[in-house]
Amino acid sequence: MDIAIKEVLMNFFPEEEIVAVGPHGSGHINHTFAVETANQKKYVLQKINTDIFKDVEGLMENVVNVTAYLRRQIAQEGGDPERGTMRVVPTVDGKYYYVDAQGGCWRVYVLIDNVISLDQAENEEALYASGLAFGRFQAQLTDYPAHTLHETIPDFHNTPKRYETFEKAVQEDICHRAQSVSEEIAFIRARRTDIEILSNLLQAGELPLRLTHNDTKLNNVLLDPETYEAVCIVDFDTIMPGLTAYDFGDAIRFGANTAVEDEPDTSKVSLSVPLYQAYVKGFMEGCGDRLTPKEVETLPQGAKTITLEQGIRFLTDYLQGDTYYQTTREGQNLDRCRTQLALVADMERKWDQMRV
Ligand code: GN1
Ligand code: MG
Repeated sequence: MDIAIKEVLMNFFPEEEIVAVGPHGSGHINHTFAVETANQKKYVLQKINTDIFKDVEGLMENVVNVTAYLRRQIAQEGGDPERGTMRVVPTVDGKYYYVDAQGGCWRVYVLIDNVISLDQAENEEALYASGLAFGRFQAQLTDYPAHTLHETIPDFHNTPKRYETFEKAVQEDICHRAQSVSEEIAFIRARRTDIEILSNLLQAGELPLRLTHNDTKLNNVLLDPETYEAVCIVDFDTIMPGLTAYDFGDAIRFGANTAVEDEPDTSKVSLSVPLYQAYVKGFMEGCGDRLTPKEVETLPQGAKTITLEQGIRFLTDYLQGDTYYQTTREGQNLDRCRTQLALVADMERKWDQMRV
């Protein structure tokens, strides 16, 4: 085992014998490992990316407080709080994360066993279940004191701001890549309305700010491998006030795409209407009567805007030299961008079928 990881684990479980440590999940930001002890306990160990999450103290406070709140809600609803939400394991000093000698920040969760996490939808059941889970999540957090949350990444889903950063990256063009992606740049520039529309409605007071997850990818919902029912929502790093349409939309962007996020062949990319509808059904059921008519009406726009935003973010990173998202091959961020833009184009073709 890696010496550094061994030393980190000593600060969480000094008495446990660790028998296995291996990579876990498919996140693009933090480094994640699954850990197993000799007496068969399993944990998730994560090295938090502090270039991106600069306020780890605030982030962990959010995670601990929101999971504690959800545990109470789940127990009241008769569910199993130990499987229904994450549990942070403290360090021997009672802290929620450990800082190593190089300043690296590490945290541990209890691993939730016998579940699957899908990078691509296998069936409508998975989309329905994840929609239901995220709808309920929003309902469960309706009365959470949102003002006590730390903003872990300012302007995270501020699409106009993301667009400004993108334009700056195009102008600076530090890697001399802009010319080779002129088509993608033009595609984005032609969609200014989609970039601004939801922010404008928020500013005008026509859409409410809610407590949102902000990273509602299908693989952030752990599912029962047999029934495909949702067991637990994970990745609370970006829980912040936000728009319902974005949480809805990010789940569609990822889960209702017929291709994986970094598919190099964009002819495989499309919006699956049955998967879309399955998510809508679950999400609407999960939210109950909590959404305003305007929120319901703007859900499809949320899907389009966040897909475009994600395309903008991947292209910005490609233009800036691939420093934000982890990549395992050359051109991966560009492929990721292209899948997003292809999906936006397909949503435009299927717009009439997306009405909720
Ligand atoms: C990042 O690390 P991961 O996979 O949970 C990103 C999300 C993106 C997503 C794209 C903090 O999430 O915003 O939607 O990649 N997280 C952050 O797959 O930027
Ligand atoms: Mg995430």
